Amino acid sequence: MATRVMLDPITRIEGHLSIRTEVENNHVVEAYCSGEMFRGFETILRGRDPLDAQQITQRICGVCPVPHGLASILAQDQAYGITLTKNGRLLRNLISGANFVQDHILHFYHLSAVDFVDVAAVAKYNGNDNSLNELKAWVNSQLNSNILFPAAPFLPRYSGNYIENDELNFIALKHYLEAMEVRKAGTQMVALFAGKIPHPAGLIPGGVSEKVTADKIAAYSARLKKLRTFVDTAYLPDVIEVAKVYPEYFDIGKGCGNFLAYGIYPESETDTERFLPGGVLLDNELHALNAAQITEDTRFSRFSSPSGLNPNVGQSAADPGKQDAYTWLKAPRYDGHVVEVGPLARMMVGYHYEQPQIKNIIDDTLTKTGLQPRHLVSALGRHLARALETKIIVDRCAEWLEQLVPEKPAFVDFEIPQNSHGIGLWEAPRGALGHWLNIKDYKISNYQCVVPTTWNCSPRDDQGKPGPVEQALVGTRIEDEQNPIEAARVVRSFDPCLACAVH
Ligand code: NFE
Ligand code: MG
Repeated sequence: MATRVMLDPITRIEGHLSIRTEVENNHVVEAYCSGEMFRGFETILRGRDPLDAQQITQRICGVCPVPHGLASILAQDQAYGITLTKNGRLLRNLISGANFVQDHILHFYHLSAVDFVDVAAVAKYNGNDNSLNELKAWVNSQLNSNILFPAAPFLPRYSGNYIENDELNFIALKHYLEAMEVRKAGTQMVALFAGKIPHPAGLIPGGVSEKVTADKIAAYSARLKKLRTFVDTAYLPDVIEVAKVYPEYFDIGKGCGNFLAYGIYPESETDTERFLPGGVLLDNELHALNAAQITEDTRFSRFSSPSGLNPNVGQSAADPGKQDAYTWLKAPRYDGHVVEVGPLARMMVGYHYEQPQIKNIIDDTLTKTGLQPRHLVSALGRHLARALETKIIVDRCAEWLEQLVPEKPAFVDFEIPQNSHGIGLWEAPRGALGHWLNIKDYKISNYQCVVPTTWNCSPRDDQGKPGPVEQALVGTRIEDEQNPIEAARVVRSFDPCLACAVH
């Protein structure tokens, strides 16, 4: 007989995710992902000035406003017939690059690593590192106090097999603290070229409103150096050291095995080639992306809108009491296929595309670690892919920075046509992000977002096929049903953001 094991709410993700699993003989046999909130951004956008779109859609999320802003202005560029200037393209790449790097560091250290690293070990620390001694004093003072949740966000936590090597725990915790400073530098880099963070005002159709000056380049460069050092000396080595303790997680959390990426970082003003390429990988075969093949099913979603619509004609009519519906996410599908999006998808697509930086770093990592390519498609494979992607992007940012031309414009003027449409296919840190814009009589007549976590945490589709996270959980061994830490590790490997997913 199956037992119901709930992960509700799942902490250390963004937004409200509830997962119901059915467990038999200590193994997950079924999983259901529920997004617990309706937000209605697509409804709010209807009838507004198209120039409101990049500002309003950024409010979908406090973690990833930057990619929403970029997807929105990309859709508008297309609708207005804009070709960017070189500076405009490069600034957008640099803004997004800094955002990706700090976001991936956030995910590993502050959201996921404490599923593995034993924070409580800091009580045993006897060295003379100031930051670790401060953390130790804080944790001890919390544990000896009467407050309800002492030492949050570290405790309470599921009990489980945390890292027992205290040296490794201490190093990871020290980097946990350092990562906050490094992320600060990353967000400053976004603000330098996008105006502010969160919800930058400088992301506009036609380019970016900030000017390229030698001072700004120098300020960005100094912070980039900090990020590159941290990625090389902390993030990448830590992911590999943690992975060595948990080799079984290279066989856990596989998922659907199909991948989709729109690609990101145009390498020319015509956007004919992107540094991280787009494509769809179905049964290990790479296909060119065709946006017409994207649909959203609604059979199990709390929407009365018709099922199977392409987002260009998508609808989002809320139906809170709908029979059999168990989530506020639709179920996006590519030509009917369940596909995973995110860093692993970008690395898998890029590897098959033989993008040189991706191919080299993956081959090199497989050789050094003794892993097989199949191991990448797993819970730990997602962490590794995210770290490798970070390295590729942070290094490329240094080259884009050198290509900027100070005092040359980063913006072209434009006019909004009376009627038009555009699609902004971009990548957010968590995966493929699309905004579909339709304009009628100078106003937004329809606006649809299909967001990374909507793909990954999607419910069953009209055919009853479970979404990527639902599939990834099946087969996971749960040692203790009161502490489903193994399932939580699988879910967090996707870096879900439910605030985005329900938009
Ligand atoms: Ni709210 Fe987001 C990213 C987007 S995820 S974090 O990355 O778009 O669905
Ligand atoms: Mg949507």
